[in-house]
Amino acid sequence: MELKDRIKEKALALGFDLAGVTTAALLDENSRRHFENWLGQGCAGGMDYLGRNIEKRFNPAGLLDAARSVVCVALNYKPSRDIPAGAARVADYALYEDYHEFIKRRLSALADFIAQTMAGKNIRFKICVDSVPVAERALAQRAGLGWISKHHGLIHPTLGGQLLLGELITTLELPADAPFEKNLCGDCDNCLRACPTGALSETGNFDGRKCISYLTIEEKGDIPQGLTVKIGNRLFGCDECVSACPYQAAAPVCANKEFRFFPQRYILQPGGILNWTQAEFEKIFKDSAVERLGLDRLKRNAHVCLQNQSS
Ligand code: B12
Ligand code: SF4
Ligand code: SF4
Repeated sequence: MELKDRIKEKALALGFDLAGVTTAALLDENSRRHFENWLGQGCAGGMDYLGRNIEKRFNPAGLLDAARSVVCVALNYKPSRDIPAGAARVADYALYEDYHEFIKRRLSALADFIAQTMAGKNIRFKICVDSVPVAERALAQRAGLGWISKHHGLIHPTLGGQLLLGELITTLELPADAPFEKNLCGDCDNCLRACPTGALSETGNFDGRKCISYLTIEEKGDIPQGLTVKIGNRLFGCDECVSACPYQAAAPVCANKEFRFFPQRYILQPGGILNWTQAEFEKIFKDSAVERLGLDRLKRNAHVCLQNQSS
């Protein structure tokens, strides 16, 4: 078996649902232009960190000297049960343990596997999950994992769009997989119609400032009046566009039993959260993506949910 296939097989054995390889070459000029226009229009809102390290974001070799290849992986996080009505909604990905740590540990094991296989050759690695300045969706598309859809998420034709991404940049030279060239959205516009705030537009633009995910997770101050009512009962993040997708409806549920799921996170009442102590917050959200939000901002969001319940 070719080395690349053994690496991909190992990635699947480590619990990823997809693995593909692309080169560490610069991403195409259009992606960068799209990103800079997006920033220039103010669509990133207060996410100032996105404006830093633009060179690196489109050049994997800027993150690891002499990088040659990128192994891209995806983890399916579609929950196996329906979320009960009435409770405050925590985005599906945050119902699991913190995916950053989960994916990092497995990419580190993949790096160890490659290093052992190539013993004696000085192969170096850089692990990326979410917070590293790298255009993850564009790289995953180039590694053949799926297409960048109208809701801007990467979708795989059978696994759907609830996929968390990670990358292992390496100095090892591997043959690249073919990019996923097709866009299978066609005439569908379910996600655009499902978006409660109009953050997704017909023109293909995405206005982060209107996105509930941005407002509930990234916004540091008060949530602008006028948008609070659109948040409904979403306590943290938003899944509307991804869930409205026909590819998502047909997708299998998360098959990785080691990716710990916390059912107590989907039965929360916003009124109860307003009275939480720090210890109560940590009991429910330790080792989750919500932990970084902090109790104060979670209470801000709970207050909005409560207002919406009573209006
Ligand atoms: C900032 C950020 C956010 C922001 C902004 C989202 C956004 N759409 O940009 C906010 C807080 C709103 C957010 C929300 C969510 N996010 Co987020 N987010 C990121 C982060 C850190 C950077 C994304 C970014 O650079 N955005 C700027 C835009 C312009 O870049 P982009 O969307 O990546 O698009 C690039 C390419 O796709 C391509 N491209 C896209 N469209 C087009 C169109 C044309 C014409 C061209 C030429 C190119 C092109 O060029 C772009 C620049 O490279 C990435 C991790 C990472 N390092 O990449 C995670 C990431 C994108 N988020 C993720 C997730 C899961 C979510 C949520 C579903 C979470 C939730 N349930 O609340 C929502 C989905 C909202 C949505 N519809 O996009 C996953 C997406 C996985 C996937 N399958 O695609 C990522 C990859 C994290 C991860 N490691 O898994 N997120
Ligand atoms: S995450 Fe929610 S608010 Fe953001 S684009 Fe999707 S549907 Fe719209
Ligand atoms: S809902 Fe339709 S338009 Fe939106 S991402 Fe899915 S297939 Fe594409």
